[in-house]
Amino acid sequence: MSSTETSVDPQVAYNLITKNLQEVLNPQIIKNVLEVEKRPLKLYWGTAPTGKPHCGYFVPMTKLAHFLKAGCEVTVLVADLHAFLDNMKAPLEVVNYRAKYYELTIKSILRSINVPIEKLKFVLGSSYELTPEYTLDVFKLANIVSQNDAKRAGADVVKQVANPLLSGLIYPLMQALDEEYLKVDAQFGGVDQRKIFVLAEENLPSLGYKKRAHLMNPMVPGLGQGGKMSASDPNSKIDLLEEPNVVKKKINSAFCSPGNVEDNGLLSFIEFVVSPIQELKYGEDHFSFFIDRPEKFGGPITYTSLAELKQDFKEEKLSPPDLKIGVTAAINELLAPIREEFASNPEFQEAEKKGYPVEVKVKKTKKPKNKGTRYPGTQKQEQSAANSKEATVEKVAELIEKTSI
Ligand code: STL
Repeated sequence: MSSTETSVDPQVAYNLITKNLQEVLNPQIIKNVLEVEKRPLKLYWGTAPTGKPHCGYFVPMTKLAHFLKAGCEVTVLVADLHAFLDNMKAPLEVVNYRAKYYELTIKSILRSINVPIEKLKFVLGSSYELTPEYTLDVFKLANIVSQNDAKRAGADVVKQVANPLLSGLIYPLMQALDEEYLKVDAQFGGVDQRKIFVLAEENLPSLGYKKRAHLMNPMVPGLGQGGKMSASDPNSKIDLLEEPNVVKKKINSAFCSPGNVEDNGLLSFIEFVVSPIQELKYGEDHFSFFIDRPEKFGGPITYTSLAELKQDFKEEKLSPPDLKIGVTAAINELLAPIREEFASNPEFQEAEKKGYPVEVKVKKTKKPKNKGTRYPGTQKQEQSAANSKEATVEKVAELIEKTSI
């Protein structure tokens, strides 16, 4: 039976697939599938279930919406082993819950922006990455990729630490192999994945596998100065389950200097999140941004184009506090259905509770003697790693205790 997905015109599909992207590597691979083979494009987006997904996740979600609308067969890889391999950001004890939390969050975001998700496939990395075939392929790649190239490939993705672990070199090799094992034509990700994408293109053919196309989203700035989203600065990102008053507080503390439209995370949020979601919901060129501005500053205003909003901000006709009023309302509107789903879904709540157990105070372990077996200067780092490992074990132990009674 012919399905609707094959009926999308190849040119229309290609434009949707590449809409708003920063870069596409090997576009001819995509065109060939659509125009010559005349079948749906198969692609995947990978995410490692580390920290909690934040508002930045709306950005790849709008792309997943475009891919699905273009009739693509889309897979979301919840890369649990990658979350473990990236400096143990997700310890094995909690990674299953985090993977569940990511899946439920991603589905919830997509539902909240009216994206049909019946055709979206979720795959857990560990479901195939521990097979003998995959392992042998990792070893084969390890025999053709230099340490230097593997290190460089991961430089923008794997957390950079003073004493880098071997796991950081395995990470890019596995991401390259995922393309083959997920049987896709293309991989989608942020432009920060570029070096890994190139490593995959350069090395998969040596194993007898095809080279894939790569689709890259721009990096969207956070709320801090210089647009940084930093794990250590909780104000630089907004959790998807954040309470409305916390959203307000975080937006109010966002860097936003009068007349500066270049370094402005709030305007970027409108451009990269609010606007594409409105287009998805109401069609091309739809833009409407309401600001409940106090009467003394000109009263409520609705902008019907982003350019107009930016221009007013640039000319200081729109002030930072007023822009913040509009963005706070927009974010709270986007988050409301996700919060509601969380509140009504016990599985979602359990995944959050067990995936992200609350920090407990731990006693510091005694500093071990420097036996001189490693490089100087690594002691401190190892000690803090030991402490955080112990903290995790304690956290998990406490969790098990709590949940088993
Ligand atoms: C992160 C943050 C992020 C993307 C990723 C990880 C991607 C991980 C990944 C892992 C395996 C793949 C593809 C992608 O095959 O924004 O911590």
